[in-house]
Amino acid sequence: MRIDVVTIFPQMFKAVEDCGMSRVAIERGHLELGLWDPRDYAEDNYRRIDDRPYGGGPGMVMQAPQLSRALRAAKLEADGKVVYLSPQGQTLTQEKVRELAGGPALVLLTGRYEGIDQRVLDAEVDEEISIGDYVVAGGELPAMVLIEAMVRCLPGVLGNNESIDAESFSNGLLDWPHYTRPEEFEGRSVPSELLGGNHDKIRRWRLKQALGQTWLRRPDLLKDKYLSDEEVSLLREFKIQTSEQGQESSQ
Ligand code: 9D3
Repeated sequence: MRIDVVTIFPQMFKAVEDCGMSRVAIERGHLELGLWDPRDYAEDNYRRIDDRPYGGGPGMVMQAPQLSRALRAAKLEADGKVVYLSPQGQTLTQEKVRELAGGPALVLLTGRYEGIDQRVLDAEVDEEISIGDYVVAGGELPAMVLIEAMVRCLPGVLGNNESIDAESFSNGLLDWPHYTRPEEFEGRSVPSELLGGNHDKIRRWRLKQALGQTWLRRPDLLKDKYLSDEEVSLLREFKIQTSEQGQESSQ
């Protein structure tokens, strides 16, 4: 897919281009990244893109003409949905990530300061997305969060093992705990269930841990989730074991 980002900090996206899974996705042609700097569309020698808010008050607002010229240039290259990263947006979910990653192109609009002149948003933006209820200084890191999440969803980017995993199991549950060598570390050993090579035993231990950790830490995720007979009985075992451990440590 092609992603174009309108940003006054295109350098920040070096992280996407140079690191990790997104870099590999670009190298292999799964992802094409375009960057558009509104300052390149300013008309004064200072390349100014912000001004004081009408009505007064603190901070600055990004100006419509420069922003919309940059955005229209991006749209000529990639005719995708325009998403504005903003604290006023709908909170990003994995479902939304999958939906947006399904298209051939996307234009991400990022703001700084107090925000962008509303007239650009009214005329050009299809969707507004937030990454959660906390405040960061601008839309760039949120855009990178969205890009990284989408890249994982692109066909051919994850190895087969990982993607099968992601489809079938972690579906609505937290991960199980992971261990690797050495077998003992500072007096802590690896759960014996993982050592024997009994694959059904391993599968049941992991499923039990995933169900149990979800029950402990994120009971909200289990509220509307259908559990198979096996899952119900594994979770029941986990709860019993957990309460026995509590008994032991208080003796
Ligand atoms: C006083 C009102 N503030 C809005 C909550 C001002 C304000 C804070 C932060 C205006 C812009 C910003 C910059 N943030 C983003 O652009 C942003 C963001 C975020 O702060 N949190 C979660 N998701 C996102 S997406 C874009």
